[in-house]
Amino acid sequence: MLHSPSPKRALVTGITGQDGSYLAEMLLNKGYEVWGMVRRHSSTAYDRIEHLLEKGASDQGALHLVHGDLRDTGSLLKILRQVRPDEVYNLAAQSDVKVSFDLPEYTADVTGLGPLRLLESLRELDLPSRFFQASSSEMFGKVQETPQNENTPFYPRSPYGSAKAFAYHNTRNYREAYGLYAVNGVMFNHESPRRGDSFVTRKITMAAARIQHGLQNMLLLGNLDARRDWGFAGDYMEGAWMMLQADEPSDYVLATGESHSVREFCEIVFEELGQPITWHGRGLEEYGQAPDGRKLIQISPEFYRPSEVDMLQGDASRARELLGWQPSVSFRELVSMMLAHDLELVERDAARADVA
Ligand code: NDP
Ligand code: GDR
Repeated sequence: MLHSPSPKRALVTGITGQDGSYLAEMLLNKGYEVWGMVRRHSSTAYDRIEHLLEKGASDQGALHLVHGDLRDTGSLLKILRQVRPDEVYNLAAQSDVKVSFDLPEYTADVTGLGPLRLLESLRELDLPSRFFQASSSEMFGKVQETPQNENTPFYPRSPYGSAKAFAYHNTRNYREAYGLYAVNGVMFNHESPRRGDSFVTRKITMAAARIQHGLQNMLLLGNLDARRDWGFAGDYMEGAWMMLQADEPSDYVLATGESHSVREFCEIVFEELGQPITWHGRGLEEYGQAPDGRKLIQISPEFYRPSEVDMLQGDASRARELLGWQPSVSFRELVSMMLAHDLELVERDAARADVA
């Protein structure tokens, strides 16, 4: 009698985050058994993966949640021993750059030491799991060269960037020292309608949707001239999976190759809403005005960072050539997708409030 091969098993840390939800969706559709590590919360609202839990997973794979924390080695050992995953995707982190200046030690613990705890646990248990580390373009920090590729030196500008660089080097070192299949995806900014609302793209699309519906007057922002290479999160998770399917473990940059400023992001959003902005004033006095004279955007020092990463633009040629990876969503499409989602969200909330 023929037996179908048992499904591959993946452990995803950070499954409740933006990337974790896209990755879980994708792996389930590929027939994986997915184990998501979750932290204990006072409420168990897993907004981003609720649709996967409700469906009782997916048509093919199955989703299981287990409690654990990157700060607790015992929990990592226990989960790895229980799950014995073929693939581990380490997406969990204190991922907010601005917050990392307020919580540097905590960020180093979760974002820097967390991956080391996972790697050491894998080694300790002698598991043959393949390991993906969510590394970040924030490691490049102060501009050394543009565009940035796998050989560009790191110059982190935040406790978050430094913690990610520590994790990057450890991932590489565990590969070289112990022969683990451990890789870094050096990912540039990626966004989606599921992006946390403290990040600048989602903050802008949410505020614009609320302004459009008269629920908010103004949007307060920090540095409008910061430039980022913004792509769609789903594409980056496809890249993460591809990295773990390659014959040889290696590190890859994932990026779109295009860079845009926060200012441009705002301009496109308000243009799409039929309220093109004009800019007036300078420095902290600068503001963005609607055609009818209303101030829509104002600068607030609160949103500046002690040190800034001015310009990020990635070169993902290596991933394109060796993995066949390329982004499928353009910058314009990404902005429209996020804005359309937030307009719908605001309209739905307004309709609910009317009924209540
Ligand atoms: P999110 O902030 O949306 O998600 C972070 C996840 O980590 C959440 O599931 C969170 O759980 C979990 N987490 C936080 N602390 C711990 C901890 N101590 N133990 C276990 N889990 C924890 O991040 P993204 O989805 O945007 O990013 C995913 C990964 O990719 C992160 O490592 C990030 O640093 C990295 N990255 C992201 C980029 C981007 O542009 N999005 C670019 C480059 C790298 P909870 O829900 O309980 O808070
Ligand atoms: P980033 O993303 O720091 O690049 O880290 P974020 O969206 O927070 O900032 C991007 C740029 O916008 C400027 N900015 C503002 N940022 C925020 N959050 N809020 C504001 O009001 C504001 N005004 C201007 C920032 O100064 C910055 O230059 C993200 C995270 O997902 C990391 O986890 C990931 O590693 C990197 O992307 C790649």
